[in-house]
Amino acid sequence: MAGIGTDLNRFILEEERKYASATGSLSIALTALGNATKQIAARVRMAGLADVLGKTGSVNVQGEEVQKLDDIADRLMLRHLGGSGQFHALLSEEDEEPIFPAEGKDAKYIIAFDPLDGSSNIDVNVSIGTIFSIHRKRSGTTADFFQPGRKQVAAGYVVYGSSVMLVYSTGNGVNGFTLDPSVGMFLLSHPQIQIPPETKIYSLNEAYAPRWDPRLRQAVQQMREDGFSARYIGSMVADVHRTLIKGGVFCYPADSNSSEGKLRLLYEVAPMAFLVEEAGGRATANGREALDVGATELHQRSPVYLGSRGVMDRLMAALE
Ligand code: P6P
Repeated sequence: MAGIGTDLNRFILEEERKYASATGSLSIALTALGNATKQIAARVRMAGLADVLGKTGSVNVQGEEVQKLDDIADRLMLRHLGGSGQFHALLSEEDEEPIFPAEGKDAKYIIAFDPLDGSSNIDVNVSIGTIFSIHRKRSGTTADFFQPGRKQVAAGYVVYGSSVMLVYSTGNGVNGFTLDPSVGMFLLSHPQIQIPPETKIYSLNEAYAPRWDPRLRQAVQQMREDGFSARYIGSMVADVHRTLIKGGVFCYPADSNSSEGKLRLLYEVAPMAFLVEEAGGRATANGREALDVGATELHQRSPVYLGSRGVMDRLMAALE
């Protein structure tokens, strides 16, 4: 197993060597993701100084005002991923339809991504992140994005926080790499992450409690009585990263205002569920294991509960 400090490129190549049938395509794809997110990290780090704060005045497919950094991150992801030639289709949270890059005409993968999740936190210096989900190309049409999350080839995120970390899985555990900005390299810092099964942390926006299913209100009250701590950053990548490392449960449930919650299935819920299961945790959506759910619309929303297996099992039993 690769040791602490192994650089991402070497790690990717060592992983590739474990599969005789590997063509190197996924390795090139993951390297392109590392390069794109290193450039995004540099822009995020300079956000306060380089006048990229504030809004572009335009509105994205979600009807949300586009922050300048969202736009920059989206363009960097499209450039690196499209240019890698490893993706037949690219679906960004910022764009209504997938893009089919000329360089990826014969590629065997597709990717869905949120270039900068949590962007409402940019101006207040709270951790934000990039999330990605890679599937195999099947028909070569948009329908390929409707495969259930369990079919993902790889999934991960980059969290731009007190340090920049890339956390991803190709189905053989979850590994975390910390960016050494002095040399611009991601170095293995968290090999084979495992979620502690019983951590007493719950993470969800309690301002919406009046709109929750009454059984959820009761379950959260029981956690308070059982001595749980509340932690909620309001940036999914940061909340999920803490959950992977320390344990607990993160939830963005459906409520009386939004029947499917707020988070997007393809490039938020599915990739995070993949990581959580690979790290020994559990992730559900609408009472099903989240990875068994296949989308029917590209930007559809999905409720999500994810985290420590013991805590999740009891929470799901309380919601049945
Ligand atoms: P709320 C950030 O805007 C985001 O999309 C996710 O990163 C985060 O988990 C969620 O919304 C927070 O939503 O309704 O609690 O502000």
